[in-house]
Amino acid sequence: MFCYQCQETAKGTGCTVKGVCGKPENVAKLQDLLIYNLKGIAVYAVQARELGIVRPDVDKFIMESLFSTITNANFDASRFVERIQDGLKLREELKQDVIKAGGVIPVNLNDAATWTAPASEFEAKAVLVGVLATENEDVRSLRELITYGLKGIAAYAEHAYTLEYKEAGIFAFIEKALAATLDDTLAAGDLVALTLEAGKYGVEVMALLDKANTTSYGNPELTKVNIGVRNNPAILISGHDLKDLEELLIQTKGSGVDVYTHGEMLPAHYYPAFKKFDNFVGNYGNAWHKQVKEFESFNGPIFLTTNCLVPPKDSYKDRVYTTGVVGFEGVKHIAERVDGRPKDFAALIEHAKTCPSPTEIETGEIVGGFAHNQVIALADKVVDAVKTGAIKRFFVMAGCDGRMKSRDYYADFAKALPKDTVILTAGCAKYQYNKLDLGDIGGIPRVLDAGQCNDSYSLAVIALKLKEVFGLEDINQLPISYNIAWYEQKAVIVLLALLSLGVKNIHLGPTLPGFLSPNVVNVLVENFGIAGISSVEEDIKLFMA
Ligand code: FSO
Ligand code: SF4
Repeated sequence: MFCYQCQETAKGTGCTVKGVCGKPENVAKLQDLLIYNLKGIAVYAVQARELGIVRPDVDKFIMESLFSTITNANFDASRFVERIQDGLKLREELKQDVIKAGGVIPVNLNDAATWTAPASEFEAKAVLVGVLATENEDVRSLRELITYGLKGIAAYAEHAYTLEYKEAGIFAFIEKALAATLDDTLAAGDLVALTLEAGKYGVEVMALLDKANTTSYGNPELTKVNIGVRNNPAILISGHDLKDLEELLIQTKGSGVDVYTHGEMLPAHYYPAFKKFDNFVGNYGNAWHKQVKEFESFNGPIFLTTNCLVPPKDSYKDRVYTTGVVGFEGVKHIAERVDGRPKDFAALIEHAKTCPSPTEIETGEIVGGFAHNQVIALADKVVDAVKTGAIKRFFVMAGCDGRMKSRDYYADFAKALPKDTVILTAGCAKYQYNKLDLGDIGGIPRVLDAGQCNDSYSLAVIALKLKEVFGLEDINQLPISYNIAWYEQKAVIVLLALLSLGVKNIHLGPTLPGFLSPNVVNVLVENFGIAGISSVEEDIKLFMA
């Protein structure tokens, strides 16, 4: 196997025996083959679209399959075997559609569009088509950068899709870009252009998801979230899917079972629609990587709606439930919606009733809900604070948290920032500093949490609004610095989205992606001023200069 798609990749260069994330070799290979399969489907999908053929089932299949290969989403080999088999069937159907519509199938099609094999040969095939099959390291780097960006786009598109928001242009781009990663005639420059185009679609998909979320559940608003526990049996919901949460809250209402959020589900508390559920108690624990301890002490069933799942320990594995693209062998899976009917959480709720209430691990409250609507409502106050010099600088510290000790940098950085600065955050990166008592500036908290990682879009909207209010030409003239932490592929699309909005000088850590070749890093440095991190003291000096 060879995988280097996340920040925790072995030695910063690639996992070759087993994933640091726990992904076994067979799953890694099957994921590679699935991606290859998707590229082959995309070749026909592009041609089909030109002929006016629309296959929503193909769009959905590609979107969900990409999402299922994101770090910490699915570790279940059988699910990937099924997907590849389904994908081969879909590819053939699409080819026939093209032929029926009068399309001519090119003779020299890429192997991705023609190969076929029984399941018993999938792993052997995968060895030939993985990441390292592209020999030129710069082309490989750009192809993977694009593919990981597409995984991020797919994840956000899937959340919007669940709420019935979709855009044909996003699917068309995913398919065009997947097919382009097979095209040996594209030069590095073409791939760089495609990478930036992915960023543009990153902005679009995050805007779409923002619309889906706020139209369905209202605009996030300033909220105090309880981090203690009550004395009832309870379910812990994690991941990013708000529709799953909504249905769970409806079904647990009046059942005597409480619901708590974990990790990236915390921002659900900021939405008005969920506040009416009095069994929606609070947030339990921290970012994804702490789940091994926190799922243990939660005592009740845990429901994973998306990544990040850490391979569960035997001591609590029977309490873990997955749904959607998430999966782990031997873990119970909640079936999809059929004909628009809600998912059935009866088993989860009954299970909860047999469990003790959660063990308290902390008490108090955290404050959040500073998505664009709430911040813009406070715009006068914020603008005044900037004009009077009460706020000297904003720091966008969005992205992910992770296991590495080097991520202490972000907590230390937050603590060391001058008191006249404000942190704008989104994603699970926030857990490094959202429980520090950093105070406020004239009533404006010094950590403004917009929400999940996709709500980084909100931070861009806020920046654009400030640019307008201050009458600036360029977003980079604002007193905003970007110190972003990344872990998995959604963070890749967030980064590309910021680049496409013209944001320069983003610092990325705790390490630069292992999949960026030295030449690709140079392109990012020269054109966008991308940089890594050094020490807290040096970086603060640099940012405040
Ligand atoms: Fe975190 Fe995991 Fe939201 Fe990621 S929970 S690391 S960028 O999946 O998606 O922020
Ligand atoms: Fe390694 Fe990350 Fe790939 Fe897991 S997702 S195998 S940790 S690079």
